Amino acid sequence: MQNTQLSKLLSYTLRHRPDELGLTLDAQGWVSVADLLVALQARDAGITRAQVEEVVASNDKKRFAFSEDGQQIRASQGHSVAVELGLEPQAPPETLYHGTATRFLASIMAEGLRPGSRQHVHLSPDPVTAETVGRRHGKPAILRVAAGAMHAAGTEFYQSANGVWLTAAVPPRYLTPD
Ligand code: HQG
Repeated sequence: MQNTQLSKLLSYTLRHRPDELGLTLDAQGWVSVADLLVALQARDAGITRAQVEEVVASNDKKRFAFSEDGQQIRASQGHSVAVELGLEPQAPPETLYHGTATRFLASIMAEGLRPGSRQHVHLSPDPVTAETVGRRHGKPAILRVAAGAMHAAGTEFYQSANGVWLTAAVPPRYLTPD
């Protein structure tokens, strides 16, 4: 299996459907690397621990992380299964950005940003990253999020291990098309 394909399988397994490989995540989203390897090798006997380590290390968005002792692995964010990532709430920058597709703008400006199937709304630290996120869905549009004002009003923000900012939802009054 190519690294890209293994990365996609890891995302799918560690964020959405561990059960399809017969795995169960713990409450913080971790699974034993040994168990994961056995499950992956049932799919493709050629997958090795070294290849998993290479995919984790070379992943463009640092989507996965090993525990300190190297015995466990989890996705850093993007889960649809309920996990408690154990992130401490943090004060966000004054402005964050959300990349979306132009066709979603009317709905977003009416309802605000909703997490959809994920656990959080994902926000980017800069407009360039947001544009890349938005482009995945179609013609990109960038929204400025008044994160500092939301935080001052009591909303919690978290920053995942790979720098993505997470929050529960963003009401329309904090959004401005960029
Ligand atoms: C949109 C990727 C209509 C929202 C990225 C987005 C990110 C609404 C889509 C991570 C809406 C959900 C997450 C509303 C939100 N009406 N549309 N009220 N509220 N939306 O993929 O943020 O490669 O679940 O704008 O880089 O695009 O997976 O979220 O367009 O970090 O590691 O609903 O996924 O990372 O789409 O992306 P998604 P996202 P990975």
